[in-house]
Amino acid sequence: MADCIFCKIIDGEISASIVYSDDRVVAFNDVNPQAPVHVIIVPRQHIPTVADLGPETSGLMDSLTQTANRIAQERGIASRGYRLVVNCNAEAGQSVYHLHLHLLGGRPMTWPPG
Ligand code: DGP
Repeated sequence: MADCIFCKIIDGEISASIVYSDDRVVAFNDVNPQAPVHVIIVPRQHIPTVADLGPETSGLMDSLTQTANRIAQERGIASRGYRLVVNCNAEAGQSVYHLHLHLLGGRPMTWPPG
């Protein structure tokens, strides 16, 4: 997708601190971290929002979630606790329209979210 910043990161056109990559998923540190650990996990396939998932993308969220869980283990936050966030559309605060999971951890979190 030509104008998608996350597609450009996936394609190496824009640099990012990549923490994981395979044939389906790429993960990189958020440019504006909201916690000591703040990793963005994306599918290589350009899918604008979580609402665009369907039978043809079955299993993709599993791949994103399992990647997040593994990174949480590697960063030593798994047992302390971490948060996985998917913002969908404007009112939820989505700013990049390429499906992504936020992995946040390394500090106490409050609820409800802002
Ligand atoms: P959201 O608001 O849910 O769409 O989150 C988008 C996140 O993506 C936000 O936390 C900042 C991050 N982000 C935006 N542009 C870039 C970038 O160019 N590089 C990196 N590493 N992260 C980015």
